[in-house]
Amino acid sequence: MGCGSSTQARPPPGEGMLPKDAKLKADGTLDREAMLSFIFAHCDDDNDGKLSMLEFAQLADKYDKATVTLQLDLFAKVDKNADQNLSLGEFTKYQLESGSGMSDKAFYDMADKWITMAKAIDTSKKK
Ligand SMILES: [Ca+2]
Ligand SMILES: [Ca+2]
Repeated sequence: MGCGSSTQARPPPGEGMLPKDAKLKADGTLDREAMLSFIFAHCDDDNDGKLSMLEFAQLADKYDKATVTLQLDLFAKVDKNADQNLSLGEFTKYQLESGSGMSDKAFYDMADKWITMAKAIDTSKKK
């Protein structure tokens, strides 16, 4: 559509620079857990404190079969106790581990994208 390109108004951020609104911990690094719980809350559309497969699937890049299948594979990996729901603890722990090799900037960009995706979809609304 081309109407979502608000980035051109801002100067490009320097390498490794986080946006001003990024939450930082006392040591100046990105507060990844805060971002993850924010994502979790936005995905948890029925507010039961857990992510169902459907709620988790909001974080799939695309809704083609291959991507959703990958996302559901990931769901099974994150769901350590196999109760078909992701707790905040399961979600946070997995994402922190899988993102441990990422820079704060890369992690922020990924998390920011997820927040946007989770906000865009409300699985509790029947269409
Ligand atoms: Ca839920
Ligand atoms: Ca679980």
